[in-house]
Amino acid sequence: MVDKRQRFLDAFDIIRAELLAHFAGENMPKDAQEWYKRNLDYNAPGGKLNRGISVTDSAEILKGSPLTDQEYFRAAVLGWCVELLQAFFLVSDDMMDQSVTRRGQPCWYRVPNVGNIAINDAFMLEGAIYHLLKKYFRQEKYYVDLLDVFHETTYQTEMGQLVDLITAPEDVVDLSKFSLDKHRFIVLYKTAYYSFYLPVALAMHFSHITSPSAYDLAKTILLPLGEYFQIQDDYLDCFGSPEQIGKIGTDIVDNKCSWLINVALQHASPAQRKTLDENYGKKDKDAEARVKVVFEEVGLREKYAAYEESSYERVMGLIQTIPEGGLKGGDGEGALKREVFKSFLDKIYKRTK
Ligand code: DMA
Ligand code: MG
Ligand code: MG
Ligand code: MG
Repeated sequence: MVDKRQRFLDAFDIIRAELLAHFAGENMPKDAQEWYKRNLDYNAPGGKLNRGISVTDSAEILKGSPLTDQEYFRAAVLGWCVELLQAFFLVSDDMMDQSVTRRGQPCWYRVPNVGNIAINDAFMLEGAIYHLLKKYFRQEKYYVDLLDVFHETTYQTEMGQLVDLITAPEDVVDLSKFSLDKHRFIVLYKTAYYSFYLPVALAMHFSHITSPSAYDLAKTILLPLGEYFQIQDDYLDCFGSPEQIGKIGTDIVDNKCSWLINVALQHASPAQRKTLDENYGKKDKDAEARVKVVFEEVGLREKYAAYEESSYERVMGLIQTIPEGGLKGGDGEGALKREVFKSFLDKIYKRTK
């Protein structure tokens, strides 16, 4: 079999051609067609594609045998819709976080001649989702469920981004406003719903699973998995290498309520606390370096390693709550299987990028 990633990328060629053919059909000027192509190519592929590939992987696991080429392509359309949603969020997130690089290249808004046009480009990446869903899934009974889960998880992500941003004001640094509870709320909303629940829920609809309890059960596993994933993201923002993660961390400078600062606050001595108060959230390389020294002193690397182990155990335990043979999904078709979640967990366990 061809490489999984390559097979998924091949589907994107067809999807992109469809989006561009639609553009041409609307008589969009040539330069606009070229702009859109560049937007799609720059922002949609090029990431790890975990979210998108989880849709095709889950659809295959739920079917219990290999997908036909046609089934694969349709599942891949849903996977690419998740990647387009991700692209929409990342283009805007990088503007709001004033990030510099993404996936090893300049953030889209920093590309010459793009600038604030990136705002509309982000909207267009989102718009592409609904064009594709309509084109390929309009006739399905579950079409409205697809629309609903995209709309709902998009809204949840925006709610999370709102809290993330207003908890990190540029001018007033007040670390006493942070807490691990606040952090948990932010990451659930800004990351877990769209990155973990959405891909699996799409595969479940695709597999004609209808029972609400199956979706609820999926959520009880996928939200903690998403929380774990965002804590990895927070850790890598500081301790990952930019070459590996493809982006330069901004959380300390941006005054973010990240997992690292919250754990550091729990263990800091009065002197270390003073250093954090004076240096966190400052647009200054030396201040950032002083915060990192405290992060090292309080042993955040070891605390993270311990967290990662316990989080893996916790999620594995949740997966075991699914009956061995799977949970019946309703309609006499498809059962929710442990392997869907194990496969997703394996994609992120101990990740370094
Ligand atoms: C991730 O937040 C959430 C969304 C919706 C993109 P983040 O700013 O920590 O992401 P990154 O570290 O990739 O900029
Ligand atoms: Mg960001
Ligand atoms: Mg952000
Ligand atoms: Mg981050």
